Amino acid sequence: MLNKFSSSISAILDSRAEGYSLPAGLYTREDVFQADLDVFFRKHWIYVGLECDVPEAGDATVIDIGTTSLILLRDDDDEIRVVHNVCRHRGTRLLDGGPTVISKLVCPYHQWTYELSGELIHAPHMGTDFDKSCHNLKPVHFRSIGGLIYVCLSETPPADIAHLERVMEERLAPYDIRNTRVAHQTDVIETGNWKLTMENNRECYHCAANHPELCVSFIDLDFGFDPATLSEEDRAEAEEHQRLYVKRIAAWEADGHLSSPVEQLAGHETNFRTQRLIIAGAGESQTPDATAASTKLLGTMTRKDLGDTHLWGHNAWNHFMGDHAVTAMVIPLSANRTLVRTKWLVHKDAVEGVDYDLEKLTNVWVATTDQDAELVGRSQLGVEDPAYEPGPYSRFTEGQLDDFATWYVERMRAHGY
Ligand code: 3BY
Ligand code: FES
Ligand code: FE
Repeated sequence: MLNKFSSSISAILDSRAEGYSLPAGLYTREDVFQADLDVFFRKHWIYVGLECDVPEAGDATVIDIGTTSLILLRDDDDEIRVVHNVCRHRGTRLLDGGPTVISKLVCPYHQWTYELSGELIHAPHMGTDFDKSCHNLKPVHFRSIGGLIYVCLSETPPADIAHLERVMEERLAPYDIRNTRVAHQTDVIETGNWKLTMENNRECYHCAANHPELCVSFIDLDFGFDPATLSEEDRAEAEEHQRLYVKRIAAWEADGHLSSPVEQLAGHETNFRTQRLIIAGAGESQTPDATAASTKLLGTMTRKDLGDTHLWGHNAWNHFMGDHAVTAMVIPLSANRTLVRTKWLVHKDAVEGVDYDLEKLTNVWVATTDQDAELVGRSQLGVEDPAYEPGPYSRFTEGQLDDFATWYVERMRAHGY
């Protein structure tokens, strides 16, 4: 529905120049925030969690997205379910935030009781003619892709999730993410718009100056560089990385380890990119010395030196390595507040202190996430300043941001803004 607000959002979208960051209003305005929630967090597939968030029957966890609250749970048949956290009597929230263990879902208000399948089994004082079967909890469209849970809150979810599913089921199979365990989790609230969070993650232009811990293992290849402006020493290093990349990818591919980039960006509803990245130094893992943090490798992995299967979507980034995985989901809380929930996954049988050291496992991404939160907060202050005007993206290092901004505008248009 077009109203006064959406027509002015449309004018801001019109003013976005290709190759430049977004106009201020798209990062700051309340009406844009509401539109973003509706378009990007209700009508598109979003990443919300993992099968291993609820490893056993009866495990449940609540995920809040705007005014929507979802329950991710594992039912008595060990099946994953996602239902709305809204009682079918008078709507009351069934569960509070966070993880819990339940045998039934019982509404605290008048004790309507639901099976873990969502079926209403008990509704006191509703009369013998009351048809319980019409009042089951509302299910939510979801897909488990290699153990990663994606939901879509719309009645008609984009069908092109099938491509992501095809590509990632195969690429994630060796890591067996369904049989991992969350060894650590952090919730960081960035004081910036969710699009600044995503833009920050799609470039490593800022890495050398801001991420000393990440730079030990992360190679900024994919994100490009301008050879003309590099020092002699930096150029030699960049060329060495390029050679290493070509060599390792060819060797991995020859051994059957899928590595080449696959992406679905502008022109598509579901936005994702994956590729196997090489790891610097010891080449094993994103840890302080680039060696594996866990001796128990994931899934059927027999080698620690298979780099980093990187996957991102419009509200997530993930790194799957031989010994562990790091996965982050992004949920907007307001125009200038964004939740970044990061999880560190290890083999489900890996024991802390025996197979891995928690500090070594989490060091790099705890530091990187805090550093990025600081940068996003500073960016938000800047875009709220009347002096802000959209600035040019580097064509060498920020091409992915331009793609993201273009996709953003395109999707807003497709939904009537
Ligand atoms: O890999 C990531 O998650 C992003 C992209 C480059 C650096 N970085 C923190
Ligand atoms: Fe849930 Fe009444 S609102 S039982
Ligand atoms: Fe960063």
